[in-house]
Amino acid sequence: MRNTGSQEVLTPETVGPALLEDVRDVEVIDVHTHLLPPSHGKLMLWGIDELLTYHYLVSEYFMVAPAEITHELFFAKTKLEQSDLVWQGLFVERSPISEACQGVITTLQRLGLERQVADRDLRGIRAWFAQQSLDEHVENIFRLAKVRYAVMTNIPYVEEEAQHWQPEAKPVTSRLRKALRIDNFLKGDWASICEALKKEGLDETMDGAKEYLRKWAGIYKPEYMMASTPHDWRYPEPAAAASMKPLVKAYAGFGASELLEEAVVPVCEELSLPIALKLGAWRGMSPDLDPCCGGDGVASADVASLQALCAKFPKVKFLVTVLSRANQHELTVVCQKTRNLHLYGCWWYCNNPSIIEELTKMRTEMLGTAYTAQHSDCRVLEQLLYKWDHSRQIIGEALVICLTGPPWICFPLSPPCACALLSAPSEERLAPHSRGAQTRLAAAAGRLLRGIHGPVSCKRLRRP
Ligand code: FIX
Ligand code: ZN
Repeated sequence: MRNTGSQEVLTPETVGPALLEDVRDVEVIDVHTHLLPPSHGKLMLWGIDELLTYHYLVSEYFMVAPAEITHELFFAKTKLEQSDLVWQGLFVERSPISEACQGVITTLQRLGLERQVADRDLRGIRAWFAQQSLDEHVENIFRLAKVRYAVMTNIPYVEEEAQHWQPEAKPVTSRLRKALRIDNFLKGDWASICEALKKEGLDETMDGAKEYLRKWAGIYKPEYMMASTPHDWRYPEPAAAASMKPLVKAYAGFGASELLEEAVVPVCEELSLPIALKLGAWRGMSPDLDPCCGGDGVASADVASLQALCAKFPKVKFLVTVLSRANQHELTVVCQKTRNLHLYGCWWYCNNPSIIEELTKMRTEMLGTAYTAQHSDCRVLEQLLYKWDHSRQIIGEALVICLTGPPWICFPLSPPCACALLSAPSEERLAPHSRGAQTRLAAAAGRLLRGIHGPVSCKRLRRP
């Protein structure tokens, strides 16, 4: 960030470039990723072959792949062979112009590999990655991407992951923080919850389920609990599920609403943890692509269910992002009316420049700075470079328009408005209405939600 001194006066002409520079340089907090630390071995994804086999790119590859390359054939190949095919199909035979392709190019450029990119020299790129020392490389990427830390997605009931946390927790770089992922609770998948409880030696009851959440919250010390909900998620659940005959219910176990009300919410209240929800992924829409995690589509979510949930549990802080563009305006209105709901990021199919621009403008117009502009959802370490570079550019440009375009012309020159737009949402603002048990929640949310607004200097914005 430029050190221009606290007395600098910004005019309508200079506020734009200064804002772009600040957004470009600010150290961000990435509130949702799928990154894992080097200590988690092969679960930590990094390097060119992981970048090229990212599910966004594999899905795109199948749009143009030769007919004889079936999904079965492709997924039976080694990672290296898959990566060769994607490189050939999307980067050699075609111009890499989609957002996901451009992302690979930006990433490689940021790592100083322009020549190899220009020569389409995949072997040279692989050789560069092979020379990196992993711990240093991790630090280097976070520094280059200007990400202070990223929140991981930690799933306790996936055995390959759990083994890195117990009996002994492996070391985790301070660049990564934890999130306790509990999709099976929001799905009402009592059978899989029982399996997890059995493994932990816990009772297959609601009390057992609460104990399970407490136990894993104790292991991870997470920033929040989180889940992606099924595309048809409703709260409260439709009457049919709630009014099942006792015998059928005994067999089916607890439903999603019961698990939320009687396990997830009480434990989150007890531990002062926010609940982060991701609404609108249509799981397994194209099962052929499931092996690479690319089989999911998008569905319009029921925003009224989210509103009902927030209203029922006013002491819990909810964080939300939605996948469908069609839901975005309705959700923004609900966020404006709901004190314990905080909107974050442009997720997956909305994480494209044209949509980020549209969403950032709309959200700023309706919410001021009371939202978090972006999260990366990175699965592969080096994606931090392109996801944040691309987003910073678009978000910066969108904010400049909000800040300098008529009829807002006098707003940026008024210090309180400028501060509100550019500086961190204060922890008081994020605090729920009560004190005591909520203090940690407010602090956690404050940390989480600093997002791109963090260190932007509001002192620079002075009335001329
Ligand atoms: O549910 C999620 O956390 C999603 O982000 C993922 O399921 C998805 O595969 C993804 O990586 C999107 O960017
Ligand atoms: Zn995700």
